[in-house]
Amino acid sequence: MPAKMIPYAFERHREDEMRAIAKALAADMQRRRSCRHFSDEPVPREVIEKAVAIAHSAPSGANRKPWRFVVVDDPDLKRSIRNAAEEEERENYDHRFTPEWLEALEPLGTDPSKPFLEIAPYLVVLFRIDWEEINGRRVQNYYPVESIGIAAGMFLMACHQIGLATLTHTPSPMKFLRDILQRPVNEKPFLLIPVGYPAEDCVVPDIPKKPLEKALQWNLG
Ligand code: IYR
Repeated sequence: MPAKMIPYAFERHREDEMRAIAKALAADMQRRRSCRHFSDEPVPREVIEKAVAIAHSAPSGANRKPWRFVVVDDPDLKRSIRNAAEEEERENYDHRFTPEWLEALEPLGTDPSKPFLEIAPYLVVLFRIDWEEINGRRVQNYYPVESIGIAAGMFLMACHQIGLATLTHTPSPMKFLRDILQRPVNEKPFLLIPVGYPAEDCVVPDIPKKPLEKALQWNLG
């Protein structure tokens, strides 16, 4: 049945305001970096909950919201996740990554050691849900990857705007996350996002960024 249609509560800005907001937001987002050195300083739970609420407002195929955000702050669970992730990453670095892949990672200075998985106050684990059981019926979700990608992006932006650092981490294969976090078979680990404040001595790689002109084309270029 079609839903009842209601007015769109849209807030329009003047053009000069729009320009100023876009400029300030662009400058602020350009400061966002992937963080691999976190402080263990606590962050209020309700702030993380709000960031998840913002992500949960993302559009999704047929409005199904095919995701689950599991927020982990239990030290034992964090330790289990770190141990399992490091085991996979050791295999990745020693055997599974191709020489080209290792070469691409070189500027980042990463290795199989992932202490941030225990140090960051929160590990937010996103699971994608391709199908679910509703009223005893198996229901397909639509565009789950596109949908959860949008939600993940909104979560990263929300955290940054709130004042928190994040990392998009994929210690693949990530099936161990389903086992450790006791999620059902239809929830597939998608992304592991440590969240917190950067450590005081946090450093990030000084790497060139692809210029916007290479990513943005107007019409036929
Ligand atoms: N998951 C590994 C390797 C890694 C892979 C990609 I693609 C990156 O952008 C960064 C790291 C690790 O976290 O060390």
